[in-house]
Amino acid sequence: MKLSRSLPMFAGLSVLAALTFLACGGDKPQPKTATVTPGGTKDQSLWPADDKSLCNQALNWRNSVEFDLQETSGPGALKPNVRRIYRTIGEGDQRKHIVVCREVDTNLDGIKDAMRTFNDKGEAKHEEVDSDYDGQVDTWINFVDGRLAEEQNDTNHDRKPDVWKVYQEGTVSRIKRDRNFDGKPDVWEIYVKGRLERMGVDETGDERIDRWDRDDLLRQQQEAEEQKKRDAEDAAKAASSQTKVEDDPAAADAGAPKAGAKDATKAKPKTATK
Ligand SMILES: [Ca+2]
Ligand SMILES: [Ca+2]
Ligand SMILES: [Ca+2]
Repeated sequence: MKLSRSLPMFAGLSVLAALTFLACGGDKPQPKTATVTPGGTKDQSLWPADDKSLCNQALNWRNSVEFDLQETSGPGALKPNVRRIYRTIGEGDQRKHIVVCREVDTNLDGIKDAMRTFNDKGEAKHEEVDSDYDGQVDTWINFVDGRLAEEQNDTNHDRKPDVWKVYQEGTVSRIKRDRNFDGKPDVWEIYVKGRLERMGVDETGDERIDRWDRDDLLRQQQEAEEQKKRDAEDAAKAASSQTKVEDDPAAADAGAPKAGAKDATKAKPKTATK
């Protein structure tokens, strides 16, 4: 049975997780959990012959002479775990050999779990990731002009997206969530400069917003949480720098703010210019 995945599909797991390793060439395995993808094994000598190529599901490269391959081994891999698929385009002087898909076995179990396709300009086009290594893609990402535009995530393992994220200028601007997994969104989140501004909730299942949880309340909650985090970090910092400050006379003027410095209240130990 062939699973066809249409490229316009997108959804996803943590964009960051996916992007992080793909952006750096996908060569960084993420030893996340001990989970082994069905069909895979952590014993590299026993890796299966079929690595469940995600690029093949997108391009059907196995059955085409149009493509050629490069297989490389990332850190920790005794056998190749990164595959790049190339195609030659253009005529004469315009002839170019370009990578059209790259896929990685990030947890080194012999099964590919992340792939990204590229357009003729070499820009990222589409990405799919099995973020929890259960053998099912759960993250779909689309790029426009090489920039992150949309991400969809399947969080309940039914292979259907239930979180839809839209990005502008690389920053999240809207998120829809299907919290009861009936395939229809029931929460709408609006972000401004990456911060949640308001949230609409459909309580009756008719895909209409019944209630807007507004700015102020949300912002207060967010800020309270952030403040808590900052306080905890400051306390930890203060505790660890306490000894230094006491021992180091140069730290006596640590609190002197730089001209124009906004936050003069936080005394930072002066560090030697490196
Ligand atoms: Ca894998
Ligand atoms: Ca998965
Ligand atoms: Ca789902």
